[in-house]
Amino acid sequence: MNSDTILVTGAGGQLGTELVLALRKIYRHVIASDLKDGSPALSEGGEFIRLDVLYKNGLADCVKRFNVNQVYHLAAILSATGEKNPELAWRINMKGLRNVLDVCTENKVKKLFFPSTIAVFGPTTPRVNTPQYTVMEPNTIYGISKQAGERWCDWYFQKRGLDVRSLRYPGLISYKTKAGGGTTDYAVDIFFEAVEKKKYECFLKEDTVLPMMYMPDAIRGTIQLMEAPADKITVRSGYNFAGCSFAPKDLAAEIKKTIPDFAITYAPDFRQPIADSWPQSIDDSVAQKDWNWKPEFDIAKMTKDMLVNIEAMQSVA
Ligand code: VAH
Repeated sequence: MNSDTILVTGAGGQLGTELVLALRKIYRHVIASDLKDGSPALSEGGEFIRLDVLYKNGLADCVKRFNVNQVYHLAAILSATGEKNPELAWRINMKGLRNVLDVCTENKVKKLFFPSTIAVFGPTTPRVNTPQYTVMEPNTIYGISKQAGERWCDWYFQKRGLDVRSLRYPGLISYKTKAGGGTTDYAVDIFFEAVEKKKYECFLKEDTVLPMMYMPDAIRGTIQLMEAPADKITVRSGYNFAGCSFAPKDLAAEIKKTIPDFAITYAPDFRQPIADSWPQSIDDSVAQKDWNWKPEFDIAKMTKDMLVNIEAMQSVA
């Protein structure tokens, strides 16, 4: 087991919970933290602490007390919630990140992970096979804050020598933790509703193609990036990172192969224009070249795995 001590902020979220569980298989000491109490999975398997990333002194005390060597800073407000609470989103996504960047620099933390997102792209970005370097005019507070975050991360690398690494996550899909506050959340909710009710009302139009990724790929790629030799990392803002792209109608058709009487209806809401401003597919050839990234789950393999596991969870519930 690696002897580094890792701190994960926002550990109670969709990505955080699974990342903590995966990191605890590799690292002896992984401290999960969040603003609110964590799930039993987080506190039973190791250390869990309440932590507010807006309180810099508390963050610094934690890094010193546990002699933290690496930080995965996941605490953030996502796209849909951010549009409803722009001030809160900007404060948490920006002031929270600045506190983490400063505390990591001041305490010589070895490595920092910053989760960026395809939401840094906007309606003027080429939408198909979006390149690593292109026009970026995000029009959500979430996307604007993550684009600014990417620039801050690159500045701290260039000017302070902080080894900060980042991925532009697509929509993440998992069965272990529900998504919360995102525009891509339909791609998680649909599976649970398909198993429980055999029907789902989708808040995006049937042909809304978005970049997505199954959580096992996201976790594996994140750790692979963080474990890569520093001299392989050529991007310090945020790597384009791709899994599989699909629309709600494609996902519904895939679910029907297992649940033939599954029925989907469509009622687009305020999240439709957010989705329409994002890419449909991502060119992640720079990540593939720099640190050998390659996804393992396509829509068919992901759908099968999601349904098998949700049905197993429901059977013991
Ligand atoms: C969201 N799930 O929907 C997040 C993600 C690419 C989307 O960043 O806001």
